[in-house]
Amino acid sequence: MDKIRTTCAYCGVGCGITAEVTGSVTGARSVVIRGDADHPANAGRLCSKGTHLGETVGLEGRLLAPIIGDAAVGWDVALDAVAERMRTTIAEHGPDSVAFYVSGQLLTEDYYVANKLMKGFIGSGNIDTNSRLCMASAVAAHTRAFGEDLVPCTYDDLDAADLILLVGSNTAWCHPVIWQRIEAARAARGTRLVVIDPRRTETAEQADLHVALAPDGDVALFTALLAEMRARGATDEAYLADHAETPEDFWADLNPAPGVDAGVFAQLADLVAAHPRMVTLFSQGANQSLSGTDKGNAIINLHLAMGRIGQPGCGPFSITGQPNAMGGREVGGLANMLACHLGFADDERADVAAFWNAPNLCAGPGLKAVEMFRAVHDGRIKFLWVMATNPAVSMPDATFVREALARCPTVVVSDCIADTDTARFAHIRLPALGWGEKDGTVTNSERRISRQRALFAPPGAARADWRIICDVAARMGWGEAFAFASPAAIWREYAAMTALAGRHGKLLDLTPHAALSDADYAAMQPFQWGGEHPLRRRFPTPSGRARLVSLTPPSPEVRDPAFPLRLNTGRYRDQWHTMTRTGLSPTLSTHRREPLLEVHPDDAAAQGLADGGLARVETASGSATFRVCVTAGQRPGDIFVPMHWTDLMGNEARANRLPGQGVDPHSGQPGFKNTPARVLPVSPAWRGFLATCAAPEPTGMLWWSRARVGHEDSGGWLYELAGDGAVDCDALLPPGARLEASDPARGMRRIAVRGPDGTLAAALYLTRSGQLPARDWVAAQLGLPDVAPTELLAARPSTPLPERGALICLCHGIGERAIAAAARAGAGTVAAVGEATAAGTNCGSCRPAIARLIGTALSRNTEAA
Ligand SMILES: Nc1nc2c(c(=O)[nH]1)N[C@H]1C(S)=C(S)[C@@H](COP(=O)(O)OP(=O)(O)OC[C@H]3O[C@@H](n4cnc5c(=O)[nH]c(N)nc54)[C@H](O)[C@@H]3O)O[C@H]1N2
Ligand SMILES: Nc1nc2c(c(=O)[nH]1)N[C@H]1C(S)=C(S)[C@@H](COP(=O)(O)OP(=O)(O)OC[C@H]3O[C@@H](n4cnc5c(=O)[nH]c(N)nc54)[C@H](O)[C@@H]3O)O[C@H]1N2
Ligand code: SF4
Ligand SMILES: [Mo]
Repeated sequence: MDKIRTTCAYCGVGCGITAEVTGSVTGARSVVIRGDADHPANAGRLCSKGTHLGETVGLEGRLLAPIIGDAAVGWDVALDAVAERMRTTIAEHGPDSVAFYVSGQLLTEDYYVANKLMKGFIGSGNIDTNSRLCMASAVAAHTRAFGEDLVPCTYDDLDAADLILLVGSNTAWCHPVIWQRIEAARAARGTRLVVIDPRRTETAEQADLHVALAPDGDVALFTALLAEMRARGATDEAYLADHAETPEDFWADLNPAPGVDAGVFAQLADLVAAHPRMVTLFSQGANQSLSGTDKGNAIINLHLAMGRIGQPGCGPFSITGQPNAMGGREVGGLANMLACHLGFADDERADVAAFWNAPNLCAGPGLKAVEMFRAVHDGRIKFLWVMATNPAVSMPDATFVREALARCPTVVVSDCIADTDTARFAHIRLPALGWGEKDGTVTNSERRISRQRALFAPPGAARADWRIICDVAARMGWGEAFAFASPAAIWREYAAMTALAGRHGKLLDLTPHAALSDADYAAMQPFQWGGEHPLRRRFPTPSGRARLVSLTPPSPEVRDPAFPLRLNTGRYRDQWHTMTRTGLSPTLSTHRREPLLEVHPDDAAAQGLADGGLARVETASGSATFRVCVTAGQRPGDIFVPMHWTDLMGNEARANRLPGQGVDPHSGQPGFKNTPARVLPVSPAWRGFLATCAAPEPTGMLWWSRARVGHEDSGGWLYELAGDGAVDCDALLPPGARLEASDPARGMRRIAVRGPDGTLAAALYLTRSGQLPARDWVAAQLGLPDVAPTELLAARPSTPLPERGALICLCHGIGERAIAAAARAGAGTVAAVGEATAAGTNCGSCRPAIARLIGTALSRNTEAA
């Protein structure tokens, strides 16, 4: 089989992959995935999500035909319906009554035509993207400082830096291959690492210095750091004089109070002063904040003032989340920009209108995501087309967003998955190609453009997003402007259009790639636009100088006694957003099977929360329930929950019932990471778990959540359950022969069900007061024949297996116990544990967890000694 070079489906690191298709019969697709040694982003490395991509290319749950209401229809019917509803909405209510809400998971070519259709032809600015929830603050900060949304760094700078500051980034979990490059740099040149994050994440545990600042303390910290560098004479006055515009009173107005412990601040300042080769990598702890743009500029100010930008090993480095967050920014996916980094000034608009031959170029910016859903809610927007994103889960105050979707006269959803929380509101669902089927380009965090290539034939009737958009445009009467035969044709037009950027003083320039033949496009190698360091001596502002921005830290918050805690949200290592793909992989679901509420021991004691119990989080917007995890990794007063669980994966564990609609005033980005909250214990009358090959949607429960378990083919689901009333076992269990045991005195009940072929179809374990058995062994029996009844009811084998402890290395199946044993026997480093057990030697995503286990094992050894 041929090896096909493509790019990972997930994060903005943009790792290259070589894929060898080993089966492509519909329904049984299989592929061998390896890191592409020749791709500059990863040089062969992959993380757990990339490594296990093959587990998520099956057709389970796919949307394979267009659907109107509940009826599958042909493409002509579906496309006519979309165009007709759009046309009548515009005729009756004007162009601003329609909107597109799109995504950094579209390819550049899809994004380009979506933006062209809305801004150039429908004539409204109402196209915004989930990058509003993700990168908008970094975009605004870049534009304020540099005059253009430009990342001045390259991954190679991480290899060349002597000091790396990570701000609001759980790199080891969310950008694991960048993390591996940082690990390598530390091993090779002793690079120092500082993590600035209120939480002690696995990333923070590995740092030389962890600055556990208060939520949203970043502007104060960075402005104070700049004041301190100036006081120490460490700023680069010559660079500033030649290359920056410094506002009057900039230095006089600098905030001097860092807001963190004085000793920690002194250590940080010493590290920064001592290491001119410094990269500051920032992510959602910076962007997703009501002061997100200011945080970005506080970081950039420090780099400009110290001349630490635009040379090897230096720079303020905003990293992107989604695979094509950057490509979307380039083609104008955000409501407040035109394509090719252009704005809405008259001359820029005129050039865009002329290039597209656009009859109705929009007059100005459209509505940003949060405002857009408000306009849907109050009826200004009457037609909404959602592409490649799941806003019913991922938007803040998602209850409000669901109300808006429910009221909207027309909701069109393009997705590869049939049933998502958002799709449940759609009038028309359009089946899109997914990763491994679609073809086009993505741009990663370091401005490197790579090809995603198709590995499989399109399943069912699914079509590429670009094609669906162009087909609708043609039905609206704009066929000529959307007569693209292929992604290559779109690429050529877009690359040619970047000439406009140059005309308006911007650096984005793909014109050398505008004449690619189809064959050149097919063979395109990864390349970086703007070169390694586009910003050093000249900046794309009218003066050619960068701008320092005067900043005032947010005023100290007044805590509302009704909501005394601060709710932070974010990601798990092995789940991707709303779990529509990673949630199907048993391997990736092993790392965290349930969404956990992380809470400091003092707060747990104060609120009466027990580790492993349930708790309800309440905010001004809503409430949600999670399993409690008591951990000193949280600051007192701060709590954390993951963003991933949806209504399909649980009934009450959806994080975005909680954050409000507040946004950063410059970027419109919501503040997902700092919501006033309170926590209350939940004491259900009974608790239980269900391992099952089917996928019931439990009703009448106080709480449930589920995760994939078992083997890829014969596996099933593991449900955690809790309730107050009677348990309706018949609704949970499939039909079949039942084995049952119960102990009414202890309120214990256990039921196993065998299917017609004798294999284990489901097993349910309930208790009113006692302990529940371990889940792993039961889950592993699903689909197996001949499991002894006594074993099933006891939930363990009669000859006990050696206890493995939690599974740490997914690639090699190594548990906690083996790693701790190796550490106690003298393997004192992650590498030594790898040699002894093989753990951590494949994808490497578990290495921070191994490091923690070594630490614990060694400290136990010391205590024992
Ligand atoms: N495994 C996995 N990887 C992913 C994704 C995924 O879903 N799963 N999604 C991708 C996407 S789209 C994105 S955007 C990235 C996100 O990548 P990250 O930004 O690294 O991820 P998060 O967990 O959202 O948040 C990062 C950290 O910000 C911290 N934080 C919260 N408040 C503050 C604050 O006020 N100041 C500071 N300094 N820090 C704060 C949080 O405690 C958290 O540890 O990940 C990408 N990679
Ligand atoms: N509380 C909280 N909320 C957050 C965040 C947070 O940190 N905390 N982070 C925010 C951030 S940074 C982000 S990026 C968002 C992500 O949030 P979403 O974008 O809503 O999350 P995904 O699950 O990635 O949704 C992508 C959808 O597109 C579908 N899809 C995948 N590929 C394609 C394709 O090629 N074409 C089409 N048409 N569909 C496709 C998938 O099946 C899935 O349904 O969440 C945001 N929400
Ligand atoms: S770091 Fe992991 S998820 Fe991100 S692109 Fe690379 S392999 Fe994919
Ligand atoms: Mo994101």
